Amino acid sequence: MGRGVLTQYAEFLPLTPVTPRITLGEGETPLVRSRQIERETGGEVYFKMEGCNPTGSFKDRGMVVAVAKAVEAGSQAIICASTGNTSASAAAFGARCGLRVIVLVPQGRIALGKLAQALVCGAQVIAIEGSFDQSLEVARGLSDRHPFTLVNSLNPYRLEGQKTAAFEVIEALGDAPDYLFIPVGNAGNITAYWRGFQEFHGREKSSRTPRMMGFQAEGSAPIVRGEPVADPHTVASAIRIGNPALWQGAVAAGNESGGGVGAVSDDEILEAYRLLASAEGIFCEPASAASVAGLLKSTRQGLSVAGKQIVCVITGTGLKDPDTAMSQAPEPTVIPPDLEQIEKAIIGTLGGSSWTRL
Ligand code: AN7
Repeated sequence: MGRGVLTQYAEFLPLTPVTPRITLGEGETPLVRSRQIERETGGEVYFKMEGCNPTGSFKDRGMVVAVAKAVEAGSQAIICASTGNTSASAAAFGARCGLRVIVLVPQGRIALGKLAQALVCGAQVIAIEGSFDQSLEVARGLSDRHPFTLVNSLNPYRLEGQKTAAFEVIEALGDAPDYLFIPVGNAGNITAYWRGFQEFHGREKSSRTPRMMGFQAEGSAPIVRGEPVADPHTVASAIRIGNPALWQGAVAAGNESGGGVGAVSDDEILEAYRLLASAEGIFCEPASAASVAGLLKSTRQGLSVAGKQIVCVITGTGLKDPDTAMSQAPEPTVIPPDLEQIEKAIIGTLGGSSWTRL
């Protein structure tokens, strides 16, 4: 346990003997069986808990490879644009390796926890008065003009690391599942999972590949609409992306696997977000809930998954985005430290034995 992606999956990664085997304990995340959501869908549903990675999102799997290769190449600075999680991960691995880290984020549009992570880890955070897509354009330009290694998913090492999550799903289930539901933003992760499933296909334990079911937020759904979205909007800030860098990868994953890319509304995302937390005990960030929202929507629209194995990728922890969490939950009850008043609030009546009424 805790060996990290570079050591555990060395034979599947583009490593050399001198690639530094850095790790923060990323990878080897749990696959947790659903209790409630599978009752509604009729399938055998699992959650791939990528929020359990060291910085709280799946980005660590790819970032550890990208940063190790940057160090190997003698780079002293890394740069990325980010809706938040990539910057948190780059800041952490960059700090670990003594690199300068520059992150460009759309101003006011990334979740508080992610911003805090990048700042505390010592990254230079530049808030761009514009969108993620504009930030990425600038980051690419800067990496062309300066010796800064770009660690967005355009960096091929990122996808190489991220594909290892597919290996773990196969390991845990004993074969690939029938379906993989996954949120889509810049489309790196769906591209990486598809690569991972294909690489393991035909080997021991993998007799099939899953249908890849990607989900964008309705207000940020360029792949579904077939054209870039100039002003993307959604409560799921992580996937508020109007022109995905790995667009073709997502389309290919959908087509080649017999799946596709669909869209879910913010209401559907928030319904899944609350349901995951209240019925499964899984507190994820809104973007992550898009995978489960996609599953619920698909089955409600008639997709029959009875007896099928389904994996929903829970890409990041809910602690990243306290503002959305608080907006979706009731205020706590405020009471003085008085037993009877508190009892009344809990049980609804003063004194007596009211437990039977609960
Ligand atoms: C929690 O951090 O794009 O389709 O800059 O943070 O591979 O982009 C984050 C994306 C899903 C979408 N879930 O993955 C960034 C960034 C969470 C995310 C996605 C993101 P991709």
